[in-house]
Amino acid sequence: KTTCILGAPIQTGASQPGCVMGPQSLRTAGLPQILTELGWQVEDRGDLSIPSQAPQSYPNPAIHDLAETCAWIGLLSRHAYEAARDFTLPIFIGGDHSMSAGTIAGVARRAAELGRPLFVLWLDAHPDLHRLDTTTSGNLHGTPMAYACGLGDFLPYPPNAHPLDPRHVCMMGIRSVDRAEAARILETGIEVNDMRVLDETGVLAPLKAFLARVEAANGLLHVSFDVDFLDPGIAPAVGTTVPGGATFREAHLIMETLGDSGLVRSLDLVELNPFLDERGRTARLISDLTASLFGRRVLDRMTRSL
Ligand code: DIR
Ligand code: MN
Ligand code: MN
Ligand code: MN
Repeated sequence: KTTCILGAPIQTGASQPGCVMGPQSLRTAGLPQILTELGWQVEDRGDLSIPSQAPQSYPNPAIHDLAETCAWIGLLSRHAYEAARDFTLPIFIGGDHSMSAGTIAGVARRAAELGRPLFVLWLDAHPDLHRLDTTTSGNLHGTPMAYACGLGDFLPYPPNAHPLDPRHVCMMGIRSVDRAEAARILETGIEVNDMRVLDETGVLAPLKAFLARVEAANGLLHVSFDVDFLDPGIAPAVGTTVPGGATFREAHLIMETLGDSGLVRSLDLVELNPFLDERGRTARLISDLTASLFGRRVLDRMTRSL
């Protein structure tokens, strides 16, 4: 059981600064040590960085920091591919969610090499299905899922050689959808378990059905965890809080169930903005949720508190 921590301090895809501190905040919360105690061999690969970029303009004038974000996506795609090749379950720590355009492209390349289908569990308040021509905020963290699924023309993003099958995506926690994104959801039939679904069925029914599909297809599962999936009451350290998110117990149940499944092969932890945190509270929660995915169970917790 091997994992690596790859820091991606990118914040150009978000509207406000702070995500650049995400990787260090999770290290400070003790994430590497927690995983080591759970019996994982952990390699911290440090933080990636990009050189300064010449500005790039685009017909949609709302878009900002396009060149930087594209450089990050290309860099992450290469590093995520290598991490997926070299480790059982690499962790990509953001950084804003635009980075997932790169991490998913990288793990998709690895899946293609293995001849196995890639599936993605998307835990987020938002579907992030904007194209470059539909984003009105201009924040490119609203685009990675459209890019990953090959929906629309994404030049000047790097070409996506292994687009994800939208039928292999399961979204949970969705509660803020822009008009253009809603159209994309209807066109593609992407599985969206919004908060109403989770209220009506609980988190386990849709999650277990999805995991059964991954297993039946002999698939590899990537989990993309946006901090705003969680309710702002327990996770304030994110720039785009939306009321009515997942509870502490729902989130741990999801992560423990994912851990039990043994199907998860890579993880994004994105949008943590430590500048907005309350004494490391959100960083500790994200680190504990990651521990649940990596096998920590109630008895381990008791041992820790003795
Ligand atoms: C919004 C917010 N849909 C946008 N997206 C966020 O700016 O496109 N995604 N925050 O996580
Ligand atoms: Mn997101
Ligand atoms: Mn979000
Ligand atoms: Mn299929």
